[in-house]
Amino acid sequence: MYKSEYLNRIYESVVKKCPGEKEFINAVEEFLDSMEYLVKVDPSIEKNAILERLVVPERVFQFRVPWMGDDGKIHVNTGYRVQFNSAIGPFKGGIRLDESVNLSIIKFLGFEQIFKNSLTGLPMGGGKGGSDFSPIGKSDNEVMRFCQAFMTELFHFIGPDTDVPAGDLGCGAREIGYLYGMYKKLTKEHTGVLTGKGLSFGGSLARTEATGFGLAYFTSEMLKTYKNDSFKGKKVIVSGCGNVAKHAALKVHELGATVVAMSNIQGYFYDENGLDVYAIKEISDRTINIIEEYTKLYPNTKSGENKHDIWKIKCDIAMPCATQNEINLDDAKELVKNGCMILAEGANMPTELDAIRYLMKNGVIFSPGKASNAGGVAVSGLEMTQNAEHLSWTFEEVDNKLKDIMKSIFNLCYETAKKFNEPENLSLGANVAGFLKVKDAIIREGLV
Ligand code: 2IT
Repeated sequence: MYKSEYLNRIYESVVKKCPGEKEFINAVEEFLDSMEYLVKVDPSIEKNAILERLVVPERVFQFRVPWMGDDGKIHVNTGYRVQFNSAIGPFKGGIRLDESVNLSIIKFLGFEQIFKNSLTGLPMGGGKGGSDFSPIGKSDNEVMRFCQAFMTELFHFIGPDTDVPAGDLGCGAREIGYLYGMYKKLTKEHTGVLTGKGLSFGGSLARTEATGFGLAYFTSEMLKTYKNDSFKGKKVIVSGCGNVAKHAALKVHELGATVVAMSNIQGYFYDENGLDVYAIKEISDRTINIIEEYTKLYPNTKSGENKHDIWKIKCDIAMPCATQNEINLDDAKELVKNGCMILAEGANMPTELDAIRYLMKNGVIFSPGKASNAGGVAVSGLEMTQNAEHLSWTFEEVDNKLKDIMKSIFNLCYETAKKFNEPENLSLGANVAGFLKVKDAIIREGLV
């Protein structure tokens, strides 16, 4: 499958050792694609068994999370923390709380996080955690009891200089608050052990907005560099309605674009003349019945239940910000047919591999989540710095640093891709640039 015998060996070993872990295997496959040239010209990679060491997590924890429902019934979920790679800094990555969570998904996310965190330029290794618990439909008290039970296990493995979790899908400010409270009680320490905290107990301004805003800043750089253009007058689809999507929608609107369609777990909704992104933010902050509430406000809004249909709507820029595998090959064909010119991922791996290949072959410039959604973890890194110096920076200070970081991630990916004579191949740029720093650290730190 690969030209390199070494890459084939790595891929086969992962398939053999991780049967059924399709998301993780996909993430490795996509990454190895970008290593073809590098392993040929740099023998130190194979000599030091760098890829062998990269595809195996340093540590994996799996634990039972028993908690009691409001009705007095006992529930049992499974908790995970995958400490994937700490070559360049303490493990860092979110906690996903969703029914779909399994070891494969946490490993895929942790693997991606290694390169994403490296691209930010901040000293953070890659990790991820989560549970097959979904806060949707649970009471506040149930969510609290789950988070407390989860932390009574997790606290053994984390620390402000060891492993610093944060939020992800299903794990927002409320959950981080409960997790942090229990960590503090168990350790008697007020430290920056989690990011995405509330502003009253060590959180950073602009962390909530960071992933969505960062995605918009990154895409602005794409527009400027490749098209000598900007968001002004562009039609944009932003899938999702969560933290990433709503802030991406707000920022691209502020930059002059029209958001024509969005979606949530119930389906998608659209208005060719533009959605009211402020109303969407207000509604999605308080309820999950977004489509129902929004169409009450704007009765002319169209909607549908099949989420794949959102990609049939005409747009200049597509920003998938919901979850993994939301764009398949058929969706990619629709986007190309309708003249979409840029696809920038806000979620982690929302585009399937054959869809990515099709888009790139057909002139759509593609940016992988590990580059374009790195703004979230970047501001998490800035939250760690603020906690370490016991200070809080202003919104503007953090936002300006975020802008600089997204610009430098774009430039790093672009310049790296250019060296391979593939200036539009940001996947290649992101994988190679993210990898090189980690590789250097692994070699220098010796066989550990
Ligand atoms: O996917 C991601 O980068 C995140 N969920 C954020 C991780 C973090 O540590 O802020």
